[in-house]
Amino acid sequence: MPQTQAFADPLILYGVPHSLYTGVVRCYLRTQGIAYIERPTSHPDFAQRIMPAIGRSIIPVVELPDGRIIQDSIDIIDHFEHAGVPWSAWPDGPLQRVLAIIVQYYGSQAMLRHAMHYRWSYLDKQEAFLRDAFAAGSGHEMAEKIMARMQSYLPQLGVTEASIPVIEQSFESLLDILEPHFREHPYLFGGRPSVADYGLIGPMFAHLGRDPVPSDLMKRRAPRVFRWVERMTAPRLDAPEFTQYGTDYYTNDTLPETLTPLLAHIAEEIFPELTSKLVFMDDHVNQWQPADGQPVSDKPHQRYIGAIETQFRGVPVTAGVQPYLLYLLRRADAVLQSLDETEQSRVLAGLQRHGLDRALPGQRGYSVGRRNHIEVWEIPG
Ligand SMILES: N[C@@H](CCC(=O)N[C@@H](CS)C(=O)NCC(=O)O)C(=O)O
Repeated sequence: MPQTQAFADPLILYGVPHSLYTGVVRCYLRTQGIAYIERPTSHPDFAQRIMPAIGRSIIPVVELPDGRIIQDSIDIIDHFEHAGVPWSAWPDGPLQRVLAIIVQYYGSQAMLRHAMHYRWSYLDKQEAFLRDAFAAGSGHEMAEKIMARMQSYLPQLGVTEASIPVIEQSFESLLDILEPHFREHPYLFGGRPSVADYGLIGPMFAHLGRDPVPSDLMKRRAPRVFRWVERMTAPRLDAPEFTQYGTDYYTNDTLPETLTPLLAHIAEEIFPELTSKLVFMDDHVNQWQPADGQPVSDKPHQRYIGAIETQFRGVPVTAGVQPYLLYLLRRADAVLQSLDETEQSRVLAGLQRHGLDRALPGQRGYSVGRRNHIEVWEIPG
């Protein structure tokens, strides 16, 4: 295993234990053996130095020993992947890479609905736990405000009385799909975590694997999924159940049969919502004609640019549109564009087999990037 001298000094991770995206970064740092000190947002440095630098109050933020500041779970992982880590999160196969990005999208974006439902719709059953977590991270006074703000996000995430039964059906079916996979494999794509695992662990740790109501369900219904959550949050590769397994990804750009139902589950749930969100963004860009580099919204903390009416598992829902999703999924386009024609056709055929080819945004005449820690429109000149 290659060692990484460059990471000897601890960095500072601004985040809290119950935060979805902080969890992504914490898992990554622990797997790679990168030393860090975690500080909550109530630490004076966050208001004095970090917020002015990143332009809004958001976590996770990493402050490197040389003073550089990185916000966004994707950008933080990118930084360390470029610097060189013991266990790169990118499989070799291009189909594996594209599918890993789609699973990352499902976990880190689409499952916000499941995460927020289980956290806030069962507040009466887990209030002491949540109040303690929010107060520890932000102080008592701020805790009330943040908890109220988080609850106010439910409608734009499509969590309503009508959708709650299908959200719960979705979580239970995900547990049933993942359980047999994690009986045979330590991680989604083989012997070490990939960006797919890092995407899924966000909601599966911070909310669903930790808050009393959903974590109880996870432990009882899917013990191996709970073990994967523990494994992902442990230092290095924590797989005593798989001593003979090795640390590689599946070879020759293949996936095991146990992942087929997961990909079908994702395809069933991300459409038609994702397609409608992309069309909404097309119309938005057409109408407003933003300049290249223009922030996606007027205020840095405003991440939604509007809402669509769509369906989740056949139930009508309203869903807020975050241009950030394009920032994430464009990486799948980039993998495809880096291939020759034969390989492109092979990967596209693989995606079609799983009903996921429409997850790639493709040619739209614009994209979303990040500059100065904020999402911006990218309009080619
Ligand atoms: N795209 C960001 C999302 C980060 C994010 O949404 N963080 C949440 C906490 S888990 C937050 O700071 N929310 C503040 C708010 O919504 O007011 C990332 O991946 O880092």
